Amino acid sequence: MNPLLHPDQERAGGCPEESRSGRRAVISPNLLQLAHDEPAAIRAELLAGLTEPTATIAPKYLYDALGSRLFAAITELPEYYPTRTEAAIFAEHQDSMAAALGPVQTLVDLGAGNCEKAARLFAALRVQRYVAVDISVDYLRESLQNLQQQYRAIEMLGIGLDFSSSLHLPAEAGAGPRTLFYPGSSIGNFTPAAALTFLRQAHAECHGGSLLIGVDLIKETDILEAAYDDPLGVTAAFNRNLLLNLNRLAGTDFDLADWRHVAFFNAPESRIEMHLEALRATTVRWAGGERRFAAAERIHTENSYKWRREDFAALLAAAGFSAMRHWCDARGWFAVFAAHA
Ligand code: AVI
Repeated sequence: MNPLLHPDQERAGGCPEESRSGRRAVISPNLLQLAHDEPAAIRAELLAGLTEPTATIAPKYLYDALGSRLFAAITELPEYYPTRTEAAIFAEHQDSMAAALGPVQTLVDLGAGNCEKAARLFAALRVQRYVAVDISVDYLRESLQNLQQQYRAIEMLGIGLDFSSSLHLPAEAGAGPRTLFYPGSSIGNFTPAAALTFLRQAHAECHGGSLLIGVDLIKETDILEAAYDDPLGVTAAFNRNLLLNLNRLAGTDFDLADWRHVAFFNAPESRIEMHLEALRATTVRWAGGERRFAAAERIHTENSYKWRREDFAALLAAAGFSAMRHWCDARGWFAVFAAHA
């Protein structure tokens, strides 16, 4: 089974309410799955990254079923401040955010997961229509069912879409102005150049609406590094689990015992880097190939860029956004920006 494909897609017509056309599957009236890459293409991408001079794997592969649960656990850690800091900013400033954005016709939640963050804002933002987007509608199905019970007046749609390399929403996301909601500082997982491309695409997808986005800010190195290398080892497990996912998706034979988690703040690049470091010389094999790693050689698995407020405002402006406002916590650790397209 391809874990990146919705199971209904793999059944290829086995489900009575499902209709397939090209690279999309209508799972039910309010669930739409756009197809992912084929397993062979995923394998080729992963093995190409693994055989680069500095081995690199895209961070989206951190999020298999276990990885997603480990990430949820990370957000509960005392050291991982972004989630709770952002939640406090939303709770405190939601009315002024609503005033800055105006009435929200369609709220498009990018990377919605359990949809909790957006749901907390439904009332304040007077949301009429909610479109939850995540890599698989599987993540959205149950959350949307529960939310629909609580908010009967809000029309809801779930879209399964991998927007990590480009953001192009289907027409079903709504014809009128859209407010794109991108919390959690996920924008930090893009390089600044890729973030600009993403924000330009987001600007086009707003259809003249607006953007509400969370951004993690530069702060003391020890605080940043503790957030990405917690004493309980949850972030280490999250990072090392990538190797299990690689073994599944690319047929490699990584042995977890040979690898350790490394995370540090690269100040000149203004980013936390996560790597997997070989504890000893080791050879990783797969059908038709192998890669030899020297002791202490690394696989680069994630960047998490930290921004200065003024630099992020400039990035939004370069992407075409205007009338920006932002809200911060008292320590200046995290910012939420609202901007018009
Ligand atoms: C999803 N993303 C914003 C997280 C971050 O902070 O960059 C992913 C993460 N990686 C390690 N801990 C959390």
